[in-house]
Amino acid sequence: PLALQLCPLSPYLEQALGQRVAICRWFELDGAGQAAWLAAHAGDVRAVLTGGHIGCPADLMQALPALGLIAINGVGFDKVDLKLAAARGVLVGNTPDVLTDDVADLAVGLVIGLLRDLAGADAYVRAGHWGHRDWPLARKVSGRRFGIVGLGRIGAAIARRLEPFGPVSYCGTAPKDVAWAYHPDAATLAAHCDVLVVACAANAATQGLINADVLAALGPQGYLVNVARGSVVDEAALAQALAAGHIAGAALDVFADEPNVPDSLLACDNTFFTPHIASATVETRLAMADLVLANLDAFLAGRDLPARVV
Ligand code: 8YV
Repeated sequence: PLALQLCPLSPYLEQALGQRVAICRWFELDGAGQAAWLAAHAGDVRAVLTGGHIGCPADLMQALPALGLIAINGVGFDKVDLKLAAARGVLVGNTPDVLTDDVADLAVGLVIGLLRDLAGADAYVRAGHWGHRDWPLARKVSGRRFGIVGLGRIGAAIARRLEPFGPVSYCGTAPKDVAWAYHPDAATLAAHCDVLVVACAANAATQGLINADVLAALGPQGYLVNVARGSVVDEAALAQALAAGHIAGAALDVFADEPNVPDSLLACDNTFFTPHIASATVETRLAMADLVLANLDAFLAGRDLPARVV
C-alpha cells in the first residue's frame, strides 16, 4: 500500500513504516512536484502519515479518493477536518496518553523557567557576569495560585504536578469530579490565579480564547504558560500585554504559525520560549511511534484502531 508522509518522522518510525508501506516523502516535493505526483498516484494512496502540528489539509484529503487512514504522530487533531474525514469514511488515529507525562513535565518546567528566569540565568553565567554584576531577583513559584485552562488528560496531569506548589483551579466546558475549584470561563479563572496554564484542545470554541480581556484579568503580576496550541492565544494581544506590562510574563512552547515566532513576541524580554518540544523525549517519541505503527497495522489488517479519533 502507498502512503503519503507529510513531515519528517524519527528514523525509528520511518524505518518501521517503510517495512509496511511504500512511502512518498510529500514534504520534500515542491508545489509542481506534488501536483505531478498526485496526477500519477493520487488514486493509490491509502494512508497519510503526519504530525499533530501538521495535520492534513482538506484539499489534500479530497484529492486522495482511496484514502482510508490519517495516522497522526501526536495527540492533537486540530489540523485535520474530522467532519470531512468522517463523511469520507477516513479513519483518523492519534497518539494520546503516551505523551501526557512529558507535556505536563514541560509545563512545570516552563512555569519555573519563566518565574525564576532560568534562560536569563544561564546566559548570565555563560557571559561571565557572575561576580561582576548583581543578578536581578526573580519571582517565587511556591505559593502561587495556578489556573489550568482545559482539564483533560494533560491539564489534569499538570494540575497534579502543580498542586504541591500552590492552589490549583481550572476552567473547561463543564466542571469535573475533582477537588480543584472550577471557574466557568477563562477570564474568571485568570482573575483568580497568578499563573494561567493553557492545556485545552484547539478547536473553533478555543480559537483566540486567551484574548486581551483574559490577559487583563490575569493582571500585571500574572504569568501565562501555553503548551496547547498557538491558536488558543491571541498573539497580538499577548505581545501588547507583555510590552505594556499588563501581565508579568509568558512562556510558550507553541505558536500560531510555527515555525514563525512573531517579532512582537521576540521583542519582549519577560518571556521564555521553546520550539514545540513538549513531547520531544527519546522515551515518549518511541512510544508515540509504536502507537502510530499500531494504528497503521490495525488499519492494514482491517481492525479498529487502538487510538482512533474518527
Ligand atoms: C508533536 C503535538 O510536536 O501531540 C501533539 O499534538 O503537537 C506534538 O506531540 C508533534 O505532533 C510531533 O509530530
